[in-house]
Order: sequence, then C-alpha cells, then structure tokens
Amino acid sequence: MADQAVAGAGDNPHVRTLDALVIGAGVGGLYQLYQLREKGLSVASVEAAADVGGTWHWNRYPGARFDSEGYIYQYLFDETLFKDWTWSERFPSQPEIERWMHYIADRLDLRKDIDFGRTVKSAHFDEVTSRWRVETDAGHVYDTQFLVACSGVLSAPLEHLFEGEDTFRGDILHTARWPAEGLDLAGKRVGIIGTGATGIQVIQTIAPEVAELKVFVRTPQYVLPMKNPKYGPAEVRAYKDRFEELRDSLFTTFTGFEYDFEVAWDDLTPAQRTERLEDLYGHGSLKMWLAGFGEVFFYEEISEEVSEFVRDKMRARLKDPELIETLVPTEYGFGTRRVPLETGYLETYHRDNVHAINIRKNGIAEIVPYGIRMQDGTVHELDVIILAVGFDGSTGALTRIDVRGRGGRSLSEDWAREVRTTMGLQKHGYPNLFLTGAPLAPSAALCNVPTCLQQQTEWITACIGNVIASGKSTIEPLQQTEDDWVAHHDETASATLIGKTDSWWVGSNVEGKPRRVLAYTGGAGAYNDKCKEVAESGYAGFEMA
Ligand code: NA7
Repeated sequence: MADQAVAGAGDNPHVRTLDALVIGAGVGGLYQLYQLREKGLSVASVEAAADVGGTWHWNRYPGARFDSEGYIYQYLFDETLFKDWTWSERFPSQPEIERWMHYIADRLDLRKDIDFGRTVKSAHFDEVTSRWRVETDAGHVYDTQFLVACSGVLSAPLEHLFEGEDTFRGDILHTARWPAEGLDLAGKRVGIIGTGATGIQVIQTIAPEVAELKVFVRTPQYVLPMKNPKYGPAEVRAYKDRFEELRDSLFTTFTGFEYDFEVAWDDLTPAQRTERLEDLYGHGSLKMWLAGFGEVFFYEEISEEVSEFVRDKMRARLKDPELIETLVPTEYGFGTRRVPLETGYLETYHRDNVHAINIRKNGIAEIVPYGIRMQDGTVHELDVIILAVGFDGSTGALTRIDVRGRGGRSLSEDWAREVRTTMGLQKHGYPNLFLTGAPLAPSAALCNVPTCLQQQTEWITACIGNVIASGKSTIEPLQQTEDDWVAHHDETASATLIGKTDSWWVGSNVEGKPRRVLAYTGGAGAYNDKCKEVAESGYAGFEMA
C-alpha cells in the first residue's frame, strides 16, 4: 500500500494508491473486500459509518429484523464460517444481525482494511491514467484502478419531504438514522409517517410503550404474519446440516430464497388452490409471495384472487370497517410491491392508544412546532415524529456521489435521464466501475440480499482477475451490450404487473426519478446463469483496453 504526495489533494497531502477501492462495509462490501484481498490485490474499503454492517448498522430502529430466514441470510463460501455462527430464532432482530456482521468482520480480519467515518464525495475517472480518483468529504484521496460500489440498495434515506420539518420542537428522525443510544419513547405522544416494511416493524413494537401512537397511512400494505420460533440445539443442528444444500440451491432459485415456484395455478382445482394458499399463509414467511403462485406477477385475474385471499385474512383480523378501509389495500395486486412480514401489526390498531389516520382522505399539510397539521387544519400534537418514509432505492447511494466517467459524464445526470446499467454490474462510459445492488439486476429489490450480493461480488472478483491476467487496464460494457440488456430487462419487466404499482421498486417514491422497474424480474437463478455466460465467453460484449 503506497502513500504518495500528490498535488491537489486538498488539506490532505497524501493519496492512497490502490488496485481496488470498495465503497461500503455492509453485506456486499465486506465480502468484496475479502475476495479482492485474497486475490492479492492492494485493496481497501471506505465506509461512512463508524463500524461495519451497512443496513444493519444504520437501521437500528425498534423492531428492526430480517424478513429472510437467518440461515439463508448468510455467506456460503465457507462452511466453517457458516457453522460457527448460531442464530437464536428464525427471523433474528437487528442487534443479533449486527453482532453477526461484527463476527464476519472479526473472523475475516477485515477492519484493518476499512477506513471508517469517511463519506465518499466524488469519484472521477481519469482517462489519461485510466484510474479512479476518489475523494471523501474530509479530503481523503484514493487513487485506484478498480472501484467497486457496495454502497447499498437502501442506504439513501429520503429527506426533507415535509414543509416545516425544521420547526418541530420535539424529536424528528428517519428510521435509518436511529441513535445508537436509543430514544426513550415511554409515555410520549408519537407520530409515524410510513407503513412500509420499516414502519410496520416500528409500529407493532413501540405501541405498548408509548402514551399515544398516531400512524399516518397513505398506501396500505398486504401483510403476512411471521412465525418466528426460537431456535434450540435441535433446530440449529437441522439448519446447519443443510449447509451444502443451501449453498447449492440458493443461487438457482427465482429470488435467492430456499423455496421456489413449484405449482402451477392451472393445475389445481379452486379447492386445491385455497388449500395451497392456506398452507403457504401458515408457513409464516415470504414463501407465500416468493414461492406461491408465480402467476400473481403476470395475470390480473390470478393476482386478484390471491390478493382477495390475503385481504380476507386481513379483514378478519381488523373487524372495524374504518380500519379495514384504511389498512387493507385494494388498489394494487398482492406482491407487486414488497410484502412485509408482521407480528400482531393489524391487532396493534385495536389498542386504545393507537390511531390510524387515513391521509388519502385528509393529507399532511406541514409539520408545525408541536405536531403535524393536516390539510383540513387539524393539528395532531406530538412529542416525537418518526419518518419511516423509505429510501431513494438502488440508485440513491451513487447519485449522491459525484461520479464521473469518460468525458466527464455524470452518473447522476445519466440516471436522472434514464436508469440504465449492464446487468447491474457495470455501466457503459464508466470503465472499471463495478456496481452491486444497482438497477437492472435482481439485487436491486427482488432477492434475498446476501445471495445476490455474493453472486455479484464473486462475478466482479473474477472479472477484475481476468482484466489483470490479460495484462489489460480497464473493462467496460459496449454501448450495444448495455442497450441489449436494458431491452431484455424491460421486456421481462413489462410482462409482469410490478411496473404498474407505485413504490420504490419503480422509483415513483422519488420526485422526478425516471420510472423503470429497478430489479431484474427474470429471476436470480436465470440472472446468475447469464452472468456466468458472460464470464465463460471471455467477457463478450465488454471491451478490455
Ligand atoms: P418504503 O417501503 O418505501 O415505505 C415508505 C412508506 O412511507 C410508505 O408507506 C410510503 O407511502 C410512506 N411515505 C413516503 N413518503 C411519504 C409522504 N410524503 N407522505 C406520506 N407517506 C409517505 O420504505 P421502508 O423503509 O418501509 O422499506 C424499504 C425496504 O426496506 C423494503 O422494501 C424492504 O426491502 C426493506 P406510499 O407507499 O408512498 O404511499
């Protein structure tokens, strides 16, 4: 690792010269760093947070937990690493997940190569040297041949959505910026805006502790009850014994989960369909969505039947007609946006101290010093406002950095026009920039995160190894390759109902973001095969120079 004096490095007279720089120390970044180091590259990571964990470092709000089973939310490249960690329940919670990420960093001795507390401000490709110059907001400079962005799918929280946020006299905070020391909500009047996967986890968790909870509901969600048994030695042994099976199967399924679509709707009688839906519902996981009937993603009628099945379940739990109107979705199909798992979420609204406020009827006008003022003038007085309003998904982490490729082109300007990548792994015009969790790959939304990020980072490691072995300096997809991938992506996505539903999956939650289904909907397994084909072809369609 060389430190050289470099002119123009601001207050910092030193620049760190590397073969590869990884942005981010979350699930993808940790493994990427490890792989490139094992390959013998001089590599470092730069991370804005004070420690490893990514999503699981930042999202420490009450109730944060997996909706993937812990035993599939794992690295599968090392059996001992897998088996030496023991989950305490089926869907572990954030503190345990964070401990697991620390375990990974310790076992692989990663921290020594991570610069914490540094936020990347810019990354510019120098066409003369064919290298990236990366600068942090504190003026640290990295000069690197390869740049791998493991900057997160959901790491750019939406900010400043409401007039008057700065005037609020109590605590106001985004769920992804929850203080490490916690926030005492006991006896407080709390308002929460947002009922996505995050809001639901917060609401069901804090309701018993707060004096009053007002939930501002815009788009209701289809929800599925989570079954979350604690694990004793027998359950732990059972899942650990499945290591080889999981390692060999997760990368082949539609969403990187252990289960896959098996039964065709048309092969069953109506009674058999209901029986199967009941079975899936009783599984207490995302199986009903991700391995129930694949047809729900494609056919309006089947989507409606399955949606109605879930609505019936929700109505039966809610009973009250006004709550049903506020909380049961009717305007989009089941599974066309992320389906959250929950534990007593709907019943929470029966508590005397919890109130659902339907903001489709009476919207939020502004935040005022003592609460939230509605369009009809009503003010809800509050001590704390929780913003569970989501993220600029998949693109936001990178568009908040000034990324410039060949000819000074700007990634944020490119993506403001049209969100395009080549397989979510690279982008034409940005040589040696590698992406993970980026648009137009399954990892952008529709995948068990570690499955897709392992697959992508392994592809990137092999690709970088190939560039070096070939004696070349750079690799970049051809314009035609990108055009072909975008066309294939769009064709695949347009066959589904996903693009018709508003959510962060299509970018509609960010004003002005061009609409495109962000996740590749051809399936994680099929995507994996396509990535392998590219590598086996010697990176056909990619230019090495
Ligand atoms: P989501 O799923 O994007 O949910 C955000 C929620 O916030 C959703 O209910 C939004 O309603 C609501 N929202 C956003 N902006 C507003 C405004 N301006 N006014 C009122 N309500 C608003 O984010 P999450 O953090 O819950 O989950 C993100 C992912 O994390 C999730 O998909 C999992 O993969 C894990 P809307 O639906 O836009 O009407």
